Amino acid sequence: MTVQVIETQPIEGQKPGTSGLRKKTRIFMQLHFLENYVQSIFDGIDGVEGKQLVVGGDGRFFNDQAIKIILRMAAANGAKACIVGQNGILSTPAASHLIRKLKTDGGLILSASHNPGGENEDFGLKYNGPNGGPANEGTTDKIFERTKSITSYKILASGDLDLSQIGTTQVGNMQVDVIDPITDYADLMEELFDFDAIRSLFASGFSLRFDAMHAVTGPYATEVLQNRLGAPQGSVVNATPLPDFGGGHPDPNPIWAKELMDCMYSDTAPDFGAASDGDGDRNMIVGKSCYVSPSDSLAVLADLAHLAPAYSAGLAGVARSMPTSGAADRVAEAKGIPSFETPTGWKFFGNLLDAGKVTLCGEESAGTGSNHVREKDGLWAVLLWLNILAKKRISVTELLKEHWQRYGRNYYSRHDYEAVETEAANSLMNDLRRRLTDLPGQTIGALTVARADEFAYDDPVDGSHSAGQGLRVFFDNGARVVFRLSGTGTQGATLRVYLEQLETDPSALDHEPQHALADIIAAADQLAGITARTGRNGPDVIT
Ligand code: VG1
Ligand code: CO
Repeated sequence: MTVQVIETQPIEGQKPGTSGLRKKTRIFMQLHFLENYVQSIFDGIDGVEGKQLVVGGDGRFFNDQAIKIILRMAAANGAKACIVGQNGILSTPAASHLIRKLKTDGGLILSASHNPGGENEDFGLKYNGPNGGPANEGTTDKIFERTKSITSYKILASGDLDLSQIGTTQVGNMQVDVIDPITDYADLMEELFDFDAIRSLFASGFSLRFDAMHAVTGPYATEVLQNRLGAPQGSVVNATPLPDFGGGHPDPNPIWAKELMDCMYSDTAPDFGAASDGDGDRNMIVGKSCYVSPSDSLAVLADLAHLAPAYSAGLAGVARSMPTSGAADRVAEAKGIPSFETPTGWKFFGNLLDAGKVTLCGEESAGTGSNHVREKDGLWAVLLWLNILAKKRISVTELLKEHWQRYGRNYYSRHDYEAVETEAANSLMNDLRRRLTDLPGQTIGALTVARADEFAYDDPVDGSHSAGQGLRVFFDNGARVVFRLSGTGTQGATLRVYLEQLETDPSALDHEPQHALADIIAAADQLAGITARTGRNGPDVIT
């Protein structure tokens, strides 16, 4: 088959964000857009000649077509082999696992994660390295530089591929292995957790509702929870992945997983509820009338992970992204293990995991994971919770109460203002940044500022420096507010405001978070002039 060299020119706006490049699907489908970016990835990693790559995505609209283009380009660029999930499907954690297990040179993951899918919605693509984790900033910078100077890309002239049959085929000189996307991942879960204990938990009548939100985790959850662990048929709902996620927003939080929340707060609630996102790397945990905030979930898992076989020797350390609450730090401190604070985005955990400095990581955005892969992992988090509950035999509510009694409660909430005019969002951030040094000592409503800064990170493993990672204001009562602009949106800017207050008074652990945080919420608005600058009366999403 002929290798075509197609002339092109740089296309603006191909800078990777928090987790790869995300754009409207129609933009990805524009002439040369995908091809330019794929060639820039290949060039940015010094070519793919003789290399093996894992390729798969979350099944959203354009997933299969994009994969076929990527395969023809990989072949034209001299790749040795590509391992592809059947029908082009791989959850993000499953792709990460395959890269590691098969020791490939990395992989391409097609997903816009929690963003809606469809022709008028979002699409995304990212490169993960040989460790299975999202490319570090050094690599994404190289890829971005290449997008600005590209003049041509290589692609095989033809080659209509059938990705529906498991087996090995050829595309030009490149081997394509179409594999079952589920089994390797399910086997890994079986190695990590006490499946016997979880099986007997279900056998005792423990009930579960796992909402796959019409996204990629459905088949994985069905295999693991129902087929292997004996949860009753129908425990996994919305289990068939759809190209548009059923028109929904596959983001597992109380707003977008409302169907699950309503069920869990009803009289007929099962014992345990969980949901995952578009590409299967996020998780939401909810007990009977008891939503577990992701920051609390990380802390609980850090406290009790030793009840699962894979973590029985204890944890090397724990890492959390900066906006995530300090709840996990308190557990680490009590256990005498190190804790790390990284910028937002899973790529920053990679070095810590590779160096064996941490075992568990988490983000406030419903991401939790461990050293078993180099991505966050939604179903993994659900299984660790189930393993813990199977050993302790108490409810989610009781477990959370016990945790707060012991460690205190970090009241926490994130307020998102979506699709804000980019100019307005930038000037809000720039003005606040300029005022940071003047803030200490100032009284804002009921609170006084103790210190304020812009978060920057020095990677303790490779020494790389990442600046501009969020504006932080600490108050003298221990409260904190963080302001950041999202790096995953596709429309205007999304302002994220992260609010936190530690409470250790045992009689004050049961408040509603928005109420407990009222002073900080008011102070945040006053500090940054959110209402005045965005014209919004309140956030679009509260988690
Ligand atoms: C968001 C979250 C961040 C997460 C990222 C990717 O980024 O805040 O914690 O790592 O999404 O998640 P941002 O820049 O929009 O705040 V997802 O499930 O891709 O993969
Ligand atoms: Co995701």
